Amino acid sequence: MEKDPSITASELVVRRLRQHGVSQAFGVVGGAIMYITDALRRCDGMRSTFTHHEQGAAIAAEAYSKLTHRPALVFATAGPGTTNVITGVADAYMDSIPMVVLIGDVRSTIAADFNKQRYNAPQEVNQAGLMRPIVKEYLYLKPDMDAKAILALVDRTVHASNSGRPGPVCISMPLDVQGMPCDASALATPIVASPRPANANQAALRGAMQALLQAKRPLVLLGAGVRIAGMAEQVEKLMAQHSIPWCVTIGAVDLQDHSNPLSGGCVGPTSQRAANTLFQVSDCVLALATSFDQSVTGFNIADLIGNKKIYLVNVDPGENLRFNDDRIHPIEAGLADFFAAIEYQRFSTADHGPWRAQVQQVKATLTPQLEAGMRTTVGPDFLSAYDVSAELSRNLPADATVVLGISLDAHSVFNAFQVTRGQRVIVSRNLGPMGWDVPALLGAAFATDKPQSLVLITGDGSLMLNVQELAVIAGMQIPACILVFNNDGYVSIRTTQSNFFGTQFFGCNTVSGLHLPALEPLARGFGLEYDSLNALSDVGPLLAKHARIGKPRLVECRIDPGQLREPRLVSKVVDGKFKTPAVHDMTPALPADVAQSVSGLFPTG
Ligand SMILES: Cc1ncc(C[n+]2csc(CCOP(=O)(O)OP(=O)(O)O)c2C)c(N)n1
Repeated sequence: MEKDPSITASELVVRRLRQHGVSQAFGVVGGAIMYITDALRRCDGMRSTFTHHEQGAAIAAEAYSKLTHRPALVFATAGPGTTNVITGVADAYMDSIPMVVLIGDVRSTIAADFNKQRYNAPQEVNQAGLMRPIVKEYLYLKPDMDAKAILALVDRTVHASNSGRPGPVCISMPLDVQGMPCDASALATPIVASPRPANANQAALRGAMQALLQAKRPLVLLGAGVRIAGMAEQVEKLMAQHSIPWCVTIGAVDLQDHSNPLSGGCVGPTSQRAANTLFQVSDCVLALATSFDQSVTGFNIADLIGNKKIYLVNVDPGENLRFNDDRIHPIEAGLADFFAAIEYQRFSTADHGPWRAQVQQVKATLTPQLEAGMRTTVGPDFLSAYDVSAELSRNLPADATVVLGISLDAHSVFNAFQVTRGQRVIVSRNLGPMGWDVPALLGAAFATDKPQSLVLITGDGSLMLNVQELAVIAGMQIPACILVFNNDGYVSIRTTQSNFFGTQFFGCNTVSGLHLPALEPLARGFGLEYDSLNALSDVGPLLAKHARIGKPRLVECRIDPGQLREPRLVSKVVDGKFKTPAVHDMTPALPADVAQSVSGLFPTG
């Protein structure tokens, strides 16, 4: 029984979240959230970390959850606090990340009628209207609710965040409700686990597995949902049991294992040509827990499908609405359902020996070293992003956690960094907001017990969007290593602008109006150690020094501003319409002899 008979509704909610296992909160305090932050202060076992922007808080919570698979709490005040969290919450929604967003709101007695008014009180904005499209559930607590009713709603909301396809949920507490007295004994009500819904179509799941094994060139495609569902080990065993080649999407980039001959690499418009080629030439794809969207298939889905059969196992039926094609078989099921359906079943299998040999041939022919990005000769004062990523992967420990920015930094990792089993690599896989980097590093620091093995690789452009969170990293003395690829602003945008509009750049480098700070005074001003990386051979010694000193550090890498993201899929506008080649047909084109040697892999009939 609780000792204190009456607590505030804020304490009731925060303590219930703690009972649900939420132990990490990120946010910014404010007047319209004051009872909630007071409850956070009092709550045993709940750690609050204060960012300098609510976007940083939401992204930190997202990264924390990507690594722990537990939701973190984001707190934000009414009005600007809530408008500020939106990017991070939208990112979590798209990337299926559980998160509880707890926001303040103006007193319920003076709330505006948004059908007729823009606002009524200061800092009042239509929070439900802004948040509903990017959360799984939006809960507005009212003054006439008692403790039991509030807890029942909170339980349902937290359960929604974590179940099915996970995602963020939002609980809004008007100021009068936040301070309202509630009966603390209601917290003794046990949390009832909701039953797992829906009976998956077991026959369809078995049929998919059977079709895969009977195909000549089967490929399993693993998406981010494999880790989210906690099924990485089972999936790995399944691949080994049937010796089926597999590829990953960028959301599952760290499921790769470069030492495993069945691991075909990472597919996608900015990923590996070898993986995309295997994807293209396979005749049956079993896609497990991936959204199979354009960041996986490229924009030319017709060419990719060709004559192959594609089975999509996804817990979110909405993901499967994308397709209306007989060759694509969507199955609404979670991975637990999939494994339950195929367990103890006997399947007949074709001989995949020749296909496995072809997989080896593709991997041996279309190596990262073949790619223009890897071969670019850089100017005398510069480094190659691809070389830096490759050198990092040779020097980082097997327990490293690598956080990525959204551009050349991530591209160089997708292509040149050889992931070792056990390493984690996290990235914003769908929204791709600049500024994801530093707050994600902050969130990752609370998700690992080895913060000294934390590395962020980001661009000088992306860094600036949430640069303020460096103060938190420095202030908390998080011993992470932040590598900033300084290439005079936005090479990705320079590439787009020159492809479509010639060479007149606009707002993407110093001469076109983008003002960038010097990184050394910036780092030192925030209280970070600073180093400049001038030679590849310095990568190993620098990481060793960093590990020895154990302080937050920013390392400036001068990357050749002319180095592009290569290989990648390039669209063109023809007769006013976008045209994109098939996913394997990446830019720049392969040297003629190499193209000739792989052309034989493509089925002729
Ligand atoms: C919030 C936001 N605004 C704009 C963009 C569009 N955008 C994509 S990449 C990019 C430049 C990123 O620069 P940097 O991080 O330095 O990487 P680089 O392109 O140089 O590799 C921009 C402006 C975006 N992704 N996110």
